[in-house]
Amino acid sequence: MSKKELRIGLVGYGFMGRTHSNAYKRVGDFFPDLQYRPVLKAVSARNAERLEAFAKQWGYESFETDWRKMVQRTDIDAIDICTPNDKHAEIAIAAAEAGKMVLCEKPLARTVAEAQPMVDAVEKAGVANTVWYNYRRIPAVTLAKQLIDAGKLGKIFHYRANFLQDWTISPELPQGGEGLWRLDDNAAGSGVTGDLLAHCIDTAMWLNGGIKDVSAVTETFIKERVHTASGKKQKVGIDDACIFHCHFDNGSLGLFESTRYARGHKALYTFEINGQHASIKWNLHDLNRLEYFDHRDDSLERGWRSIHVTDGDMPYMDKWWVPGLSVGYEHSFVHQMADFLQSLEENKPCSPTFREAQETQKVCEAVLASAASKSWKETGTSWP
Ligand code: 4PW
Repeated sequence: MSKKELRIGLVGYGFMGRTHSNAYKRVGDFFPDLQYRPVLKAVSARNAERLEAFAKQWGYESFETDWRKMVQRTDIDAIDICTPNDKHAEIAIAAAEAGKMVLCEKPLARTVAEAQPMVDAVEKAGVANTVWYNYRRIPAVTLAKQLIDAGKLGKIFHYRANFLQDWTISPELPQGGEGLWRLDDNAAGSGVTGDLLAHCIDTAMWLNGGIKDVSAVTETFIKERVHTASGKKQKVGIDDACIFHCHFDNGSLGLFESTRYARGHKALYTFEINGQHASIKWNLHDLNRLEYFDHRDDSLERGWRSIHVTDGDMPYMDKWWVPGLSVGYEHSFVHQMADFLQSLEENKPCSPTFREAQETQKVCEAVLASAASKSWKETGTSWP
């Protein structure tokens, strides 16, 4: 079978640039039946020296220090945005207007208002688009979706999620600049809400439907930090921690917590869902396992089952090793790319599209507004 090329232009070479590049390189080897094959055509960033080194290391054919040039190139089909959040909108809109497919790292933008023209641009141009909410594509998380959709849990009462880290506790850490833009509200839009809870919200709505309203508290533990660009102390504008509870459209209650001040936790994303018949729980530190409790089991044998999601009949696992052998964080990106390529073949949207990611953006915004006003806020989401 001769393959169709999907010529990629990547913007940004940080941590996310590497996760996506790895996905482009791996997907064809492990999903050989796909008709499309990503080609690493060009990468763009401002620092020419480091850019060239990145391009060489990952095998990009060329590089551009101006992303605008890359967007206009006729030998590129898809623009993948891995920049800080404040650049997403400008690049995505220009790419869509140039007729390119657009893939964007999460969160879609800093605010709902900033994201809306992005949604409009990809839809007006009719170009394929997706947002890299990668955790959906961890096999155990996809299995959770299958169990819920099959009705195993019955009516859902509770959805609980945490995303805990501890990397910003030091007051000496500056805000802004490479690797630290997540601490700068200008570049990031918000703190843990947009960076970490956005993942929890995306997974939650995918598994359990729309979120109707929210009540939140946020805290900024360190009020001032040196700004990398100016070298001066400036007010910190991000939320260091955020806790919110909510009503889902299906009547269940949600409880979410995220912080970068949970000493000992590096990237502990967990969720638990309690239904009428059964419960499931999952955590990123043991990502190949799905815990499942079914009240309908015989009472003498009833208890939490620890499902090791590695067998070939489990989501994505027929593509990897043999039963018992695990996959990791990086595979979630390979799976998202495989799903994107599959969606191109089938001429279908690849979820989450920009429009779906905008719904997550609405919840994040309602969470921040609720914390600021100390009141409940409707999210205004319309989850299908
Ligand atoms: O998107 C998130 C990042 O911004 C990630 O999933 C984890 O937290 C790893 O880095 C940050």
